[in-house]
Amino acid sequence: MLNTMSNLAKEFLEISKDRQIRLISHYDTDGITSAAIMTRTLKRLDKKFTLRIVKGLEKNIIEEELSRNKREILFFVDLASSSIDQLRSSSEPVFILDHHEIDGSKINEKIKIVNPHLFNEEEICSAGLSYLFAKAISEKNKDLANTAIIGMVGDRHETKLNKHYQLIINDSENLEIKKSLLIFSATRPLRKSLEYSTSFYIPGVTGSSKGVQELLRENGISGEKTLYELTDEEISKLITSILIRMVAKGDKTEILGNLYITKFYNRKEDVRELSVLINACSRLGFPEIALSFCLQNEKAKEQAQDIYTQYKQELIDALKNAEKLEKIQGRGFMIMNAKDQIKDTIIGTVTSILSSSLDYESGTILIGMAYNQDKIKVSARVAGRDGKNLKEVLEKTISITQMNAEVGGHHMAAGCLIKKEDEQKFVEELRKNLEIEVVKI
Ligand SMILES: [Mn+2]
Repeated sequence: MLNTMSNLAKEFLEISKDRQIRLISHYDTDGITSAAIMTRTLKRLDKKFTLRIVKGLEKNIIEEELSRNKREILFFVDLASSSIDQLRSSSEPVFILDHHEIDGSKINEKIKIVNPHLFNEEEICSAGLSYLFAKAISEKNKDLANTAIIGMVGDRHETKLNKHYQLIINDSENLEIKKSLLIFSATRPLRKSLEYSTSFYIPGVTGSSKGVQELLRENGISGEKTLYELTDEEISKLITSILIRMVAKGDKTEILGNLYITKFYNRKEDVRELSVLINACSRLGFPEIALSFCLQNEKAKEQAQDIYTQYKQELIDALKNAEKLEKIQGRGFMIMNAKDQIKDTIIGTVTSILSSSLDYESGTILIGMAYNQDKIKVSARVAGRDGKNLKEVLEKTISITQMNAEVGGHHMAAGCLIKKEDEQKFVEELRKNLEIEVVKI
């Protein structure tokens, strides 16, 4: 794969001589950090380029892009692998760095792509691929390794530290990895990070400053200390107290993991928090601020932090609402139709947090639904580490009900947008499907 990457970089330099570039990326953390790495790389090459960040690569978007200026070179990052059918008709070369599922047989000579699936290689996120591309262009781009690490954490690949990631970690300056509790931010006072920590939900503590005080007092830990500053003994005490509150089911792995600490804006930051902040800004409708934040623009930093603060509050409120909401509980699944009680922009995050709350047995399928004007956003997550293919579950439901909706995602996390008028039909059919799925095992 590395060889192909270096050839792709050479081809790119050759083809892009005197031509403008059109960069198109995805709006999640991996996509934004990929775009940031590419932006820096292209600027350093003195290339003219424009950038577009999209939620998804719908057919009409590709049509639009293909019919723009022919002299312009299309360059996709963190998407396009499932759109080869449409892109192969381009008369000009199309560059793609992506890690989503792909049918390699469709690739023709116009498609210049690196996707780890084509090499039977271990997983690597798009920010990682963009970094490898940047490094193949010039060793001077090695300072972008930290940005790639943010993308890696954004796509939750930090637990699969394979050889690609080891290489990027080795290239990163100022990166520190430390085993700890997965509470973020690890670099802010505990009284705040515990209250707002949503990497998992601690009953009585998450969202409650009083609960946080109690937790810290019983362990004799100052709320002004950061997680990063705690001694091993203090951390282990804290873990025990948290597990007790989480109706521990013996699964400690979910709350423990590696902390990634990096220097960003000249301050030690928790990479997990940077990743969530970028994601929040982008999903709430400010992808350009998220990108400028990655490019270390001081003004964007303030704006991004304001958006993030507001997002954290909304998330805490949504989690409180989720606790109260009526749910359809079945064997091995739960459907929560939040209607207008939770915003569609955060229903996915809420469902993710619930899936790691230890209230659900490993393998349980969680479905969150929230209104989005005349549509409904559906998010599927699975508790624990393995389970059924969620993308298939949603696709099956949609095909049976003959709805017209595209399902995005993969095994462990999937989602779709359905029409509000299909609400009842969808819930009924989904429930039936999930009951069958459970019988199968
Ligand atoms: Mn990605």
